[in-house]
Amino acid sequence: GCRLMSAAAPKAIQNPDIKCAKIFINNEFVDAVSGKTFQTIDPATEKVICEVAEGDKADVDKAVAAAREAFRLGSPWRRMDATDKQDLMLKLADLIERDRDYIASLETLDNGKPFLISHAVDIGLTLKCLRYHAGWATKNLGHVVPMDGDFFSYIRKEPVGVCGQIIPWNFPMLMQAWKFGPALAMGNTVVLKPAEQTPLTALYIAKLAAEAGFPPGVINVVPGYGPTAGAAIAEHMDVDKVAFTGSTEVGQLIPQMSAGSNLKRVTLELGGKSPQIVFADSDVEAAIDNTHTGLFFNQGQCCTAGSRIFVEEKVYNDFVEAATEKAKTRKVGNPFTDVDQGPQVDEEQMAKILDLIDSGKKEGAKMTVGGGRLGDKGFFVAPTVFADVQDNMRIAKEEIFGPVMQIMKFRSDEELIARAHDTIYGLAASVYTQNVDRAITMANSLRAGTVWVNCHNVFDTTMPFGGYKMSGQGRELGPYGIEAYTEIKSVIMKISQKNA
Ligand code: TXE
Repeated sequence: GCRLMSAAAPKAIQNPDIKCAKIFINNEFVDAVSGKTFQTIDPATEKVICEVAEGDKADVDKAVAAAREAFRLGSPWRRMDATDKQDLMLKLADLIERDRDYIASLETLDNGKPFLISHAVDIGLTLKCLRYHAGWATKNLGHVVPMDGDFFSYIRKEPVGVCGQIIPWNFPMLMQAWKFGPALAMGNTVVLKPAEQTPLTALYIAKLAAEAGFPPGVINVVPGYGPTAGAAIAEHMDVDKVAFTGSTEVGQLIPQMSAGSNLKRVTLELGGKSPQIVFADSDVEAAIDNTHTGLFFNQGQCCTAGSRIFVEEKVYNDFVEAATEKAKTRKVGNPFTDVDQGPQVDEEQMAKILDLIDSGKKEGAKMTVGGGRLGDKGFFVAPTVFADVQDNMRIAKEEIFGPVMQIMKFRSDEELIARAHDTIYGLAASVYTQNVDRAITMANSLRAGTVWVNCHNVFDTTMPFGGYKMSGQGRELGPYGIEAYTEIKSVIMKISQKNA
C-alpha cells in the first residue's frame, strides 16, 4: 500500500484546513493557561494563516508533568514491548505517508518552501528517519562484562527520561523527526517546542501520533516563543535532557540554563559558515551544479549551506561566470507552483539577509546577479552571487541563511586550509576534486562534522550529523544519535562463584 501511495503524483492543497493549532498535552489539544495566542504567517503572501495557542512556562510545566507521568515506572510506555514501540513508530510514519499531500501543503504554507520539495524531500526524509529509528527500538543492546571478582556485571542502556526538544523553522517536520526518532526508540518521553514561525506540521503530526496509539504523555508539543516556552524547557528542574537546534547565540544560552537548573543533558546543533572548495582538477561543470544547490537549497536556509565557495585560481573566472548564469536560471515565486525557490521564512530573516547583501556591496565584493528583494508582497529575495569576496568581509564571516553565494579565489592547498578554518563554525565542508589523494587529505584535514566529496547537502539517517567548534555539541542520527538519548547504567551483582 505504502509503495503505491508514494508513487501517486503529489497533489498540492492550496488552502489546507488548519486542524491543529493548540497545545498538545496527554494526547489532547488544549488552550494556553494564559489564554494567549499568536499568529503564524504565510511568508509568500504575508497573510495570517491562523492563531495558535501560545504556550509559556505554565504550559511547559503541564507538559513536563504529563511526560513525567508517562515515564513513571510501571507506566504503559515503560512496560511496552520493544516490538510494539517499533510498530507504533512505523504506524506514525505510515499515517504521515497517508496524509502526505496535506502535510506537505501545510509545511509549504507555513514555511514557504516549494510544495514539491516538501512532498519529496521533507516528507521523504521524515519517513526514512522515523522508520530507521523504529528499527532501533528492538536493537538497544547492553553488554555483559568480564569484571574481576565474583560478580555478575552488565551494562544497560536506559532512556534518559523526559526530553525537552527545541527546534527551528527551516525544516520543521524533519527536525521534529530527528528529535522524536531516537528519543522514542530509546523509550524516552518528549516535550517539543516548534519554532514560532512554523508550528503547524508539528501539531498535526502530534495528532497522528495519538491516532497511531502512543500512550498519553509520551509526546507533548508546546508551541510558543523561545525566551518564554523555550527557556522554560531549558531551565526546567524536571527535564532530564534538552536537545536544541537553532542559532549559535541561543545555543550558548542553553548550557547555561542547564547548569543553572538541574544539569540536564544538552545536545546542540547550531549555525555554520561551511566552505565548498572547488579545485581546478574537479569536474567543474558538476561542481557548479553541486555548489549551486549546496548554497541555494531551501532558500539558503540550511545550517549546512555552503556559503563560502573557494575556487582555485585557474578556473576562477569561468566558475564565477557559470555560477552567475546558473543563479539567473533559478525560478523564484509562489511555492505552490513549480519553482526552485519560495520566500524566506519571515520578515526578520529577510531583513537580516538584505542587510548582509548591503554590507557586501559596501565592503566592495563584486555582485554579479541579484542583490535585493523580489516584489513587495511576500519575503522573496533574489538569488544573489558575490565574487571577489575577501575573508574579512561580513558576508564571508556571518551566517546569512539566505540565497546569497560568496565566491573567493585561492592559489594553494596550504593557504586554503587555513582560510577554510578561519571561522567560529565547523558544521560541514565540501571538496570538489578528481584527485584521490587530495580528496582524502582534505576530508581528513577539515575541522567539520561532515565533509562531502564531490557533493554537498547529502543527508542520510544512518550518518551522524553535528558540529565541531561553535556549530554544536554531540551528534544526531545514526548510532551516535541514539547514544544521546540513553543513560548508561552499570549493574554489579555479587555472586557466590564466578566461572568462565
Ligand atoms: O533562531 P533561534 P532564529 C540561525 C540563522 C538564523 C538565525 C536566527 O542564521 O538567521 O539563527 O534565527 C528557540 N531559550 N539559525 O532567531 O532564535 C526559538 O523559539 C530557548 C540556524 O529563528 O535560535 C526556536 O524554536 N529557546 C539554525 C529555536 O530556538 C529559544 C536554524 C531557534 O530559534 C530561545 C535556525 C531561548 N532564549 C536559525 N530563543 C540551524 N542550526 O539550522 C529562541 N529559542
